[in-house]
This record gives sequence, structure tokens and C-alpha cells, in this order.
Amino acid sequence: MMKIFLNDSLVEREDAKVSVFDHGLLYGDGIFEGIRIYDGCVFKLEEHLERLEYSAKAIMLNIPMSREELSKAVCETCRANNLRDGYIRLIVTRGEGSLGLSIHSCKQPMVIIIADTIQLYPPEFYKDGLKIITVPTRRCNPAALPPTVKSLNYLNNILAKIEAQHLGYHEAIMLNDQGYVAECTGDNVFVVHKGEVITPSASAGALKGITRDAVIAIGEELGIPVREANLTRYDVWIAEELFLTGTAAEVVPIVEVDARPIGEGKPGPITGRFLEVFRRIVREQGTHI
Ligand code: PXG
Repeated sequence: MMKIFLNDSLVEREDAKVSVFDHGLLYGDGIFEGIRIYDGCVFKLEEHLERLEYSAKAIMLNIPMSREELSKAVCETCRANNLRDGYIRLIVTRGEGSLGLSIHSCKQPMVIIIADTIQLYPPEFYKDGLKIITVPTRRCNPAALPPTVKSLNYLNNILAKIEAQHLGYHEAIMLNDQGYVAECTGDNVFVVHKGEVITPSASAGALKGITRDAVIAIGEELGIPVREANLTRYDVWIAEELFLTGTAAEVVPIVEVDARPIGEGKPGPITGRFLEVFRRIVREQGTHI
């Protein structure tokens, strides 16, 4: 039986219920993290908890647990479910309140931790690469809703995902309101051009991905220069290599964007090196549950 961490204790899945008056449901008022566990080690747990705290601060949400308490609760939830490899969803909602946008009716934020198996991308995506498109839906302007906040309001990304899937693609590049590349619907974007690895900055509308940070560190380790810059669709089309990073996706090669083959139209060597090192470090680093 699956156990869910709800507020301050583990409960059975059937008993893990949230009020219809929770502002997480009513307004998408809340935050979350998606975390991986590899062979009994939670990958980048501290980094995920730090980002959760920053998201909370940005939306003026008081997480009712300390970093240590959250860390313990994540590990405890994995152990209670005998989970050694999988996906952890950590959610903090504004909690139950009255109908109305005001946060003041919500007295007790709700903490939920789900530890489950993960639906991975099929191995062909890594071997053959993925074909993607840019979509008309623009990434939220940071002045309207900072994309750096990992909030429960994913409609912007969902609209882009719908557009991609409607046309038969799995992922979409989202541009910001100035027309620069921001990110994909649930992954960060990297291009390889003339030996350099380039990714959009947070101010261009990218989430500060934990996998993105890990890839930047891997670049340093490998002596491959990685930098942030504004990228246009043109920059993407003429790139030698392109890859996406994310907790679920890890490092996925992209071989076509908007019907233009990327490089040779097959996964590139630099992408391959990043994926290889990434898959090594996820097993070497991490918090033992
Ligand atoms: N951009 C967005 C909008 C995301 O939601 C990333 C980038 C990559 O960040 P990380 O920290 O994961 O490297 C994300 C993360 C899911 C799922 O269920 C989505 C994410 C993470 C895990 C699972 O689709 N998004």
C-alpha cells in the first residue's frame, strides 16, 4: 500500500485527501518540487529544498517545516514505500481557505510528499534523439509570474504542451515575450555552437533547473565552456547540437527543431558526454534515505 506524507504524518493513499477549499486547487496557489531517487539516494535534495524555499519566499508562503524536517520527511516517505528508484513530488499548498483570492483566509499551508515510480522516456529518445517544435504560446513574462517560481500553476506550460502534442510532438520550445528562447514545457534548453554550450538565463524565462545547474558543473569538470545568453530560433536552428535537461528527462538529445535537422540530425558527441557524466554522478552523489 502506498503511503503519502500529508501535513505531519504518513497516511494511506486512500486517506491522502485535500480539501476542495485548498487554494492549491482553487487557484494553483502553491509550489512544488520534482525530485529523483537513484538506488536509494535522493539526488540534489538540498538544492531542491533550497529552490522550494525560494519559491515559498517569492509567493509569501510560510512552509510549516524546517529544511531538516522536510529532508527527513522526504527520506521517511521513500523508506515507507520501499522506494529506491523513482520520483518524489513535494508539494506545499496555501492550504484551506475561503472562496476568494486573499491568502489571509488560509491559516495552515499543506505539505504533501508522494514517492512513486517514474515513467521514463523510452530508451530510443536517448539513442535516436527527439524532434521538437517551437509553439505560439509564449512563456510567462517574469514581471507577471516569475518562471523561477516552481508554482502549482502550470497552465502556461500545459497550453504549450497541448500545441506540441496536437502536432504530434512530445516537447515544445517556448519563447519569451521578446521572442527569445525561454525553455521547454518541463525542461531547460541547451545549444552547442562552435564548441560552446549556451543556455537561456532565468531572466529570459527559464526555471533555474537543478539538472541545468548539474550540467553547468559538468561542463566545468569536462573543460567545456558553458554560458548563459539570449537565444533566438535562428540560434537553435543552426546549432550543432541541442539538448534538454530536467529531473525526469535527465539529458535528452534533440535532433530536429521546426523541421530543421540539428547538426547531422542525430545525437551529438558533446550531448553524449554530458549524458554519460550525468548518469554517473546521479549514482555517486545524493542523500542516502
Ligand atoms: N523548466 C520547467 C518549466 C520545469 O517544470 C525544468 C525546467 C527542469 O528543472 P529541473 O530542476 O527538474 O532540472 C522543470 C522541471 C513532470 C516533471 O512531472 C517536470 C519537471 C520536473 C520533474 C517532473 O513533468 N519540471
